[in-house]
Amino acid sequence: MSKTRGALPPGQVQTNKFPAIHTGPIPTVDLHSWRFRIFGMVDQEKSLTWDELIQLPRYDTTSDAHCVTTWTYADNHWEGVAFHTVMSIVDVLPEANFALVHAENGYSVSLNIDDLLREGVMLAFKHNGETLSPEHGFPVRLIVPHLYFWKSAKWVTGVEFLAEYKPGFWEQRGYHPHGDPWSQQRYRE
Ligand SMILES: Nc1nc2c(c(=O)[nH]1)N[C@H]1C(S)=C(S)[C@@H](COP(=O)(O)O)O[C@H]1N2
Ligand SMILES: [Mo]
Repeated sequence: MSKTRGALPPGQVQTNKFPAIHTGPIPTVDLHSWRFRIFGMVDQEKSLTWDELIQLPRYDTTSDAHCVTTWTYADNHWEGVAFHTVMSIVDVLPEANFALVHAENGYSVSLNIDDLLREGVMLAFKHNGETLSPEHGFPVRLIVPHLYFWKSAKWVTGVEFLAEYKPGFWEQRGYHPHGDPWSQQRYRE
């Protein structure tokens, strides 16, 4: 159990209702055909099935969600699998410094590997004790509590390891490459 929540970052306003924000429709995901593909700069690609994912050691954390559009929804309890556990299934090549986490409908987020290995970063399938709802990412989403919430991709399908930084969906559209809410890295200069 780790706790990464704290004070309100600058420029954020707390909301009492959990907003559901995404581009495109809410996908319908079948657990039997669901796969989480680990590919790119790894010794050998791996495609995790749903059963394989949920058999990994469990992890949970309580954290706040800071959207770049200034709302913060505090105190979310997430349960799932730590991202470092998922990464330990493969050997990530030493030249890899960055990753793209891919999701349904062409959404993706850019992250450096150090951020993926931070405390609280996980693939979550439960929120506040309940199965993730379709609008919040069923069956599983990424949680990166120390960065703006656009990095917490819903409906994830895989992770691609890369030598160089490659912008994801919002990073291509002017969002900051890193996205630290404490230093208000909202948009690219
Ligand atoms: N697949 C996917 N994940 C996504 C998005 C999206 O459009 N598609 N939007 C991001 C943004 S901008 C935010 S603020 C959060 C919102 O998560 P919520 O709907 O659970 O509040 O999801 C992030 N993850
Ligand atoms: Mo957002």
